[in-house]
Amino acid sequence: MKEKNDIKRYQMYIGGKFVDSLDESYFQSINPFSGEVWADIPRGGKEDVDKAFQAARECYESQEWRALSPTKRGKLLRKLAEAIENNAEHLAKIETRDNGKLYKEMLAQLKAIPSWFEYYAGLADKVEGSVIPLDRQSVFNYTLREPLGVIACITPWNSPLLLATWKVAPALAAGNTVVLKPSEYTSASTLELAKIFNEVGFPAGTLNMVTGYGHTVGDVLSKHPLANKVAFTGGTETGRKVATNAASHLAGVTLELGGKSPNIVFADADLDAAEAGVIAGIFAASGQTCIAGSRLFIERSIADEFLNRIVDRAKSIKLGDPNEPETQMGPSATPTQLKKIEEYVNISVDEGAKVLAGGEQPKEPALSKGLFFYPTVLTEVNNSMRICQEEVFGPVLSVIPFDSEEEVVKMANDTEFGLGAGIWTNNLKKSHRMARAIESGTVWINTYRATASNSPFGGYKNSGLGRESGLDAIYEYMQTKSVWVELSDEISDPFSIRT
Ligand code: TXE
Repeated sequence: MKEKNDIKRYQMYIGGKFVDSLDESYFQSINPFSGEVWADIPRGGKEDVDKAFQAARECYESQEWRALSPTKRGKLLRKLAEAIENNAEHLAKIETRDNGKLYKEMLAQLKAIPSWFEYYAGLADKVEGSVIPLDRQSVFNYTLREPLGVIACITPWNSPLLLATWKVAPALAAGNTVVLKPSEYTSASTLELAKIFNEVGFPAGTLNMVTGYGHTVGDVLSKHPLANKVAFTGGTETGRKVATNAASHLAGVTLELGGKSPNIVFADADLDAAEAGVIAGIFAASGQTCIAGSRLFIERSIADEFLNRIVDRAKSIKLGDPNEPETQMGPSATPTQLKKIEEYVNISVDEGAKVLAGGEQPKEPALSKGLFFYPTVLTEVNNSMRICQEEVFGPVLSVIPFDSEEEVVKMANDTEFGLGAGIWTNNLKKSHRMARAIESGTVWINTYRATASNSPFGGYKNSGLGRESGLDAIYEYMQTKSVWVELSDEISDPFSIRT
């Protein structure tokens, strides 16, 4: 990495080498709290992507890669986990500088990331084929679980390294090689990871990183004929384009997309716990998470009381420098995102919503350079309004009272999304009835916003395809081969199918 006028200049990572883009052009990374440009990121193009895929493919076919048994791959992944752990603070600082999320949130993510690499390191040599008990006993039929080849990974700006890890760890454990493109807004931490990865001892070309814009580099990546699968996290519209690109050369996809997750509070819930869960669901990370609990449904008998709690809490949230430990909400990550939040609040007001908290950008001089929006609570909304149907990806909570379990299930499921849902109740039977009735990939009962390396995560409906984390995810990066071995000396009729 070169440094120029205090602005860090990064390089891409292709075939085990740190390189500029072929035309040596750059774009800038901006700190969303201070508004300052702090890094130059290589602006890759088609030829850079080609180079990265060639390096990944050559590595995949190399003796060096083939000689790495699953157990040895696991050992290297464990080494990588340790190296990330040792660099957690450094990487978290870079992420906060790039996306404006709280340092304590990014540090917690960085400290959790090694557990994904460790989990898949352990799993690498535990994925087994099977022996099939065919009717024809003279045949020995068994299956092999094999890697797919080269995996193209595309990640967003909200949790750059965590979401890259969810793809890279199972993909490498399964024996694939990878080309990774981070978001143009937050490429630095991924390129910092390249330096750490480079020291671990994987063969050159195992993991390649190209940077650039989505509509150019991302588009080429997902269309690339050498991509055997595309793993993507981002918005639903972009996800559709990526899936279409992948389909053009029949590559598989894993898509982790948007959400409009319901948080449902019943009158019999522990309201202190529910309050903390609802606040975490929508205001943590300034609402910039795919699992944001952006629709709050409250049982009518406690609706006023619980809403007052949420409004008071929202108004007391401390906005500020994401690096300060007392700050509770940082800025939005990008100007586009801030504009989107403002537009959605205006649309909701035009459609009849009432703003009980926030609803605008702060005017305090201390926050004037950052992309801040006040924590916002909206009432007088109904579930068919755009604010309840479309993903805002900001600190905006819509509140709707309900009268019955049946009614709330219907409203909760009435969106195109199905990523997460929170249910707050002390009634055991009701909680499990609700867990079954809600159409979403994750249901949290009396908790929210929890994930783990060994628990599958993904979306129902338009929130995605496939699963990340857990056992499910390693199979997303493998294919099954069926091997038939005739053990008898019998010569069979060539004109009739063998069964
Ligand atoms: O995401 P994009 P953006 C949602 C959220 C947000 C909206 C837009 O609602 O407001 O998406 O955010 C790459 N071919 N989420 O514009 O476009 C891009 O470079 C291939 C939800 O930032 O989805 C980046 O690396 N790739 C979400 C990645 O896609 C393309 C996280 C994500 O960018 C591409 C982020 C193209 N044509 C946003 N266009 C979540 N699920 O957590 C862009 N990209």
